[in-house]
Amino acid sequence: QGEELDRRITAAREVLGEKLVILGHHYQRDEIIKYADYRGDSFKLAQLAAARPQAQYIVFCGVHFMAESADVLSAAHQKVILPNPTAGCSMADMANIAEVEECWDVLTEMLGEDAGIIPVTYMNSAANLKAFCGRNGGVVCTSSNAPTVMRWAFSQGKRVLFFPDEHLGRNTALKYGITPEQMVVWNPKNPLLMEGSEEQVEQAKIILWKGYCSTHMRFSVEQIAKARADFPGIKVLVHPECRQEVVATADLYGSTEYIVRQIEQAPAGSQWAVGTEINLVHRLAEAHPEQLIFCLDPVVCPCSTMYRIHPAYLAWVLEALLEGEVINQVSVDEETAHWARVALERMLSLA
Ligand code: CIZ
Repeated sequence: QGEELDRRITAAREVLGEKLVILGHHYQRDEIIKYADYRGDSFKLAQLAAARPQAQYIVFCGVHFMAESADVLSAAHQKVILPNPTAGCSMADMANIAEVEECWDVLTEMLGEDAGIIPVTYMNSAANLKAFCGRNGGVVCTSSNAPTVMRWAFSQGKRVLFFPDEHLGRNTALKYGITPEQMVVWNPKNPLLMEGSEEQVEQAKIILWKGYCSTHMRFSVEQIAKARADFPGIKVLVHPECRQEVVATADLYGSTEYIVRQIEQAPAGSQWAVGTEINLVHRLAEAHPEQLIFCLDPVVCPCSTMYRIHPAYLAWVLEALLEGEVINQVSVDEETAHWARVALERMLSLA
């Protein structure tokens, strides 16, 4: 079955030629990433899509918010396709527009006219949340540029409302010099029980949304201790979506692009225990047999929604294009796209 799908995908790609670009996120499985014209993190891929205007069809092998960002940043004649429309992101789904608006209303009522709150959304969020930030003087960040974006946000206002990832928000705020006492957590499922008194909220520099990535939550300080005991001198490299104590215990932390760069630049004989999605770690280990590279979590930890992009879906959407049919298109309405672009372009201007 694998060979048959391989043959069908390859044949469809050949016919579609320059009209097609396939983007593969770092967390995709090998059977998909091998077809990607480009691989990278969500932001790099969205930018690459925009830089290929001759490609009429952008097939995004990733998750829903990524395809939305590609649609927002690409040209009007380009159509973005997500091979399996059920490939979402559980962290992105932990914040929706009604909840964010409720939080905004409670905070502005509590803090008054002079609240000075700048909303910052992680790239892993729906387009309407990016648009909310665009409309309200806020911005988008990625795991690569979160510190730069936070510095900008504090130059614009007194406080930051950061969603949907509590951990990226906390790790970045600590790096920026904000103390734990200056942070409060907003739980959208129980907004009246904000983890912090009204006085703490008034003094808070950052309000963190209670969202998380279930893959990165699997990494622990105990796993780091074990890796160090088994391989003295090993370097521990984790993603900033991990819990604060994991990031603090690791040797290095950063986005997927950062993780790839660290390993690509390391000398032969380097040893790494890596805290991020398993497909990326396996691929790095295979590409660098001169180094020892393994995943911190001994039990497999794939991103289950990324895994929903199966070669059968890829074959299906490509063959439909051959018939002139666009299926599983992801399209953001014009008003939302406009304001989401404002927030994304603010981020870009900080690069
Ligand atoms: O932005 C991305 O692509 C994700 C999900 C993480 C990262 O660090 O690249």
